[in-house]
Amino acid sequence: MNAMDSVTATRKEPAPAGMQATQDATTKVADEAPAQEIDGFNLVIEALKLNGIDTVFGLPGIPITDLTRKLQAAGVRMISFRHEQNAGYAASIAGFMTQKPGICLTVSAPGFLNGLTALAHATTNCFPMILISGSSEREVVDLQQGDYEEMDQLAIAKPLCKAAFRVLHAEDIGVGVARAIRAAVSGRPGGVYLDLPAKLFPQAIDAEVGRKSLINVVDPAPRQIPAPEAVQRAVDVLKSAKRPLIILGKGAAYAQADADIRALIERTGIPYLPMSMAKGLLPDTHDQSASAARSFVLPEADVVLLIGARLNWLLSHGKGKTWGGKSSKAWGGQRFVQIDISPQEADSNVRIDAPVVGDIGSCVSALLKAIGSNWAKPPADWLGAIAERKNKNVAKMAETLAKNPSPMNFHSALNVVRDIVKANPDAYLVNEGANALDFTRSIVDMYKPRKRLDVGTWGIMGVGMGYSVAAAVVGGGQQVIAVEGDSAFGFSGMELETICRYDLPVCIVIMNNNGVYRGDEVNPTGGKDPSPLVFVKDARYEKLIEAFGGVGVYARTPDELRKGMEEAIRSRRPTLINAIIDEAAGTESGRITSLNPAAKKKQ
Ligand code: ADP
Ligand code: TZD
Ligand code: MG
Repeated sequence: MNAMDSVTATRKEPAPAGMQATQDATTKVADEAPAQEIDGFNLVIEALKLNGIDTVFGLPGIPITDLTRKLQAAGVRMISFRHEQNAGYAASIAGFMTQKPGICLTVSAPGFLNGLTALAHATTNCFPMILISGSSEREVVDLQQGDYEEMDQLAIAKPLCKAAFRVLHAEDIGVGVARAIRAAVSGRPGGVYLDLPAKLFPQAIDAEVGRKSLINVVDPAPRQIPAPEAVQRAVDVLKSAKRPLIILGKGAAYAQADADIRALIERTGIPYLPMSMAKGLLPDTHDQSASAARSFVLPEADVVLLIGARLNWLLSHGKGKTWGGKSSKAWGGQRFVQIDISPQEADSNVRIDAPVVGDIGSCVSALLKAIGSNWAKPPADWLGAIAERKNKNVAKMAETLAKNPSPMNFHSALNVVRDIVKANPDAYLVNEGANALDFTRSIVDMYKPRKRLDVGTWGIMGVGMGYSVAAAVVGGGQQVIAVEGDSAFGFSGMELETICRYDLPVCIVIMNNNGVYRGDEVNPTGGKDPSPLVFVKDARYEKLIEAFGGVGVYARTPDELRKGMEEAIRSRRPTLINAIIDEAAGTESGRITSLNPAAKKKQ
């Protein structure tokens, strides 16, 4: 579209009476010498760049093909995926890692829907992300006249995200992008939908007017200082504890207040439990980590300080037998202090005695100040009892890990991964599956914050390759290791091509036990169809990556697995290791068997 065309296009829109004069004047200038203009494509790109967005994950097609091309031309890294869901997961975890909203860019209706699962996932996990989708012509969509890829995307996105916006005029792009960024990162972070109709992109306006309409968002995630009385109340409750415990959640990891969190834990001497993605916030080998005594400390603790962790299903809702309650829903008697940015989180499951509302950085530093330097360490009998449990369990685990069964089981394979991560503490560890997830979480120690990226709040399968791409792209060039159940891997496996295309240092280890949970189920009718839970036996997953020029390794022993991983890390080449695991080694639903209705019936 040339300058004259775009002037005509903008002139079609009726101008409010007061603006008539200005618009005529602009047109006149354009008639004489084509004015400098900027179109919707470039306004979107400049708005993103102005706010420090340097990477976009997406998949091209009408109406955003040219946007992907122009983003690349403008120096934004455009990572093009094979399925929007994986681009969306990449954006969501990039948001977690960087505190900047991860951007996922898709086409309309089907592409938008493919990205939507990831948007909902981001919202559920409190990760900042913006899903930007092109959309069809509003007038046609609203009359349901059957436009190309017709769908009322804004309405569909709304219940699944924190906020949703649509921009109809080029002049509003700056505001639209600014609002999306603020909504994604301020307060409790989450997913935001930004709807950009096809007609917006070629709209051209005066370049100076356009550029001036863009907003460089000032202080997008303002600090939220906790009230002094809330901090004092928290200190009083903590002071009264005989058996205190701290639980760190992924909100604590997200907040990047690592030094203060460590200082709080070390200065109070309180034992702590990291939730899955908070592993490594302090090294898992830290003296005060109570991970190896989890089932002892939860019911025994009398005061629990939650930092960026919700009392949802992952913590048995803060009650019931896990917490020493007399029945499955009974309160175990603990008193809770909860640090969270959301004022509505407290009391969602049990009574919170001391809610501290604010950002974790400000709250933890206020607590540190309030406790001073003479805090009395927890009673020795509490620490001693934990140490005793811990030592026993660690010794038991060491014994199990030392075994070398044939075929490998989860333990003997993960013993290798454990060593490799210890030797490469800066590597990212992506992890999904059921047994492949639970065993990795408990066996593989993490040493640095925000290195463990996993299935999160939903226990969602399919994040593996999207997360791996994002970690390699925005993670400062560090190695990525993805430990994947064979089922879990299948959800995003085609992104092997993406990993090879961008030549990313990703080493995928598939824990191949021939199926979902196990590979030894049979069809009880004796019919020809296999059980719904099993896959092709001895599937050669390593050959998939060879199709795209990557390195495939078939590993039947811990030695073969170790060699494969070491070589992957040395060469930084995309590598897939097919680790053959005893098909009878896993248990149904991994560690969450109790949530399986079939198991419930049996109880
Ligand atoms: P986990 O699954 O690890 O237990 P959750 O996702 O349940 O963690 O909890 C994360 C919590 O952290 C959420 O309630 C969220 O509101 C909170 N949160 C996220 N970022 C911050 C922050 N910067 N400051 C305070 N709270 C935060
Ligand atoms: N679909 C989605 C999107 N998320 C899910 N969590 C599931 C289905 C159900 N599911 C689990 O919760 S774990 C899992 C499924 C299908 C796969 C387990 O098999 P795996 O791991 O091969 O990945 P293990 O090591 O065999 O247990
Ligand atoms: Mg499996």
